[in-house]
Amino acid sequence: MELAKKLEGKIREVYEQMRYMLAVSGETIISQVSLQQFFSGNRGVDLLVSDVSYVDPFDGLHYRGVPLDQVMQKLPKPQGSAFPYAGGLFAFLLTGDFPTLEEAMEVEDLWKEKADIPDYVLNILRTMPSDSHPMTMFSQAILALQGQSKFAKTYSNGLCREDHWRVMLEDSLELTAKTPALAAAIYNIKYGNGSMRKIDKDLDWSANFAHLIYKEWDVQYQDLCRLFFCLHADQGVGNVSAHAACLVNSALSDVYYSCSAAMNGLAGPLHGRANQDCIEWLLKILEQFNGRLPSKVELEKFVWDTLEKGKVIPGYGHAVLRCTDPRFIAQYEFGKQYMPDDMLFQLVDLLYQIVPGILKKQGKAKGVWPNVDAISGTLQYHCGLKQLDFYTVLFGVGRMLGITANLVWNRALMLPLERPQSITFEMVKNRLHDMNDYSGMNPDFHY
Ligand code: HAX
Repeated sequence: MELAKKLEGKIREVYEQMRYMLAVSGETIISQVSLQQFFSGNRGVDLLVSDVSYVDPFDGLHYRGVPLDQVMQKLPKPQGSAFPYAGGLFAFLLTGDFPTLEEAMEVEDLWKEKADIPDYVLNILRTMPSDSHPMTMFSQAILALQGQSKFAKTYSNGLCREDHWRVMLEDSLELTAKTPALAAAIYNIKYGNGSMRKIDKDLDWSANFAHLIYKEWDVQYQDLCRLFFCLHADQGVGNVSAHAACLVNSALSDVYYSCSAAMNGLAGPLHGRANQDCIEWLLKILEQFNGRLPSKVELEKFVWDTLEKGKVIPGYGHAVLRCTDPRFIAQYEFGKQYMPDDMLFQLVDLLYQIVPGILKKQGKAKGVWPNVDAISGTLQYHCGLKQLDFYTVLFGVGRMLGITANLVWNRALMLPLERPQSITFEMVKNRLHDMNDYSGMNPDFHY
């Protein structure tokens, strides 16, 4: 496999660099944590390493050091499409080099060979209760594939540590190959008649999702899939889904265990499920105004009412970003081009004009700008996917590309078991005391 050969050289370089840095500067303090950060989910503390992607608060998301919009421009694309092959993105996330068309097609072709889902997995999905959330089904289906892990088998047979990444790469290709088909199986079982068709070998990975849910005729939707999956691929490894995967994988659990854990985190309303919450909120607004677009004044009142009920504005704010999410912008441009007259899209546009100002005025949220989830559901809805609880699965399909790329690198660098130390409240108090910081001490408070 050309991809593995290329990766091998890159890995050697980074690994040697890491070993050298450790040998020379191993004791240098490069990150610290304040009491505030300690009790705020370690927000803003540099604790993890990944070259696959990086979120800059003001400059947005970068894949392999390149701003997202440039990545989307430079990756190879299917003929007639303005949106890239996911296979090319996967090669880029792994190697950091923009792939040629041939290199992108190597991944796409490998994926085609491995796309079939075993019948027993389909049967598990079919026997799940009909009210199961699609994310539960997705996580379950990934876990059900675990028996296929080459890493788990070869590890038991004494695979040497230096070769862990190679088998992790094979497992990653195997799982990502099946991901659109897994999502489509869930879609067809939950909302359709449960039938499954084979992938279309003439279509790329992303467009095959459209084909598998019987929307192969919808060229615009194929493009939306290409855009959507690429935009959702990665976002550093501090976010809940990627971090969950890396943590689980650090115990040398394989790709299937790790990615299933990731999807459980993605299912949370403060993370991937925000796209479902957001579209539900948008539809509620239109319902409240009897199906018409509210005026700015009416909408401002609705937003304030939401906040006063103690709820968050879904799709706004971010743990890191302090600017409009470039993933929002890319989807907004898609909407402007293909669905400018769609009332939901116009509502998204109107909210974009007023919500940041309201959140600033309220003064709580540190990030006030729209994130990826503020618009993603609107585009899906316009293209006919009206099963709102499915949207987080689509997020998960894309996210699998970045997560698995990170897992391959984590094994390549032989990163150890992740095991931060936890301390007691008493110890926290004692540390403040030792540092002569008595200002936070309440003499009336006893543990
Ligand atoms: N609406 C109202 N209040 C908000 C808010 C929003 N959109 N965003 C943040 N706040 C509030 C927080 O609830 C918090 O309030 P409390 O102090 O009362 O707890 C306060 O502002 C400070 O929060 P923060 O430091 O700015 O934000 P966090 O890093 O803690 O959280 C979140 C980041 C994305 C979870 C948050 O902005 C949020 O809940 N947004 C709405 C949900 C959402 O869109 N999530 C998807 C994020 C993108 C993503 O990762 N998708 O997977």
